[in-house]
Amino acid sequence: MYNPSTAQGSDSHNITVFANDTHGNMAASNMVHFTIHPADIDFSGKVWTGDVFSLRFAYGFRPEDGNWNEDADLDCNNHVWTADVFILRQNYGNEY
Ligand SMILES: [Ca+2]
Repeated sequence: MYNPSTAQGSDSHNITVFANDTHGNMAASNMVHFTIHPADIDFSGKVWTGDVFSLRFAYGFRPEDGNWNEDADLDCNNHVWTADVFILRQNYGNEY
């Protein structure tokens, strides 16, 4: 299971959604593949100064605030704060 607080390095996942209706019919989605790149806030393929600035501009904000940046909320707790800085520090220098 993915834990954003401890994630280091890239992590690949596949997801298929299965659903049953009330008549017992089952359907499945196509498989979706995705890769997580922890702390690459600016999607540049590396964790560098650009990500530090992105986090700095989002620091202290929550979803209801004007400068909210969901990508800077590295621990997914709806608040950009110190814990997100630590995750960025853990991953600084990573290239994906
Ligand atoms: Ca956070």
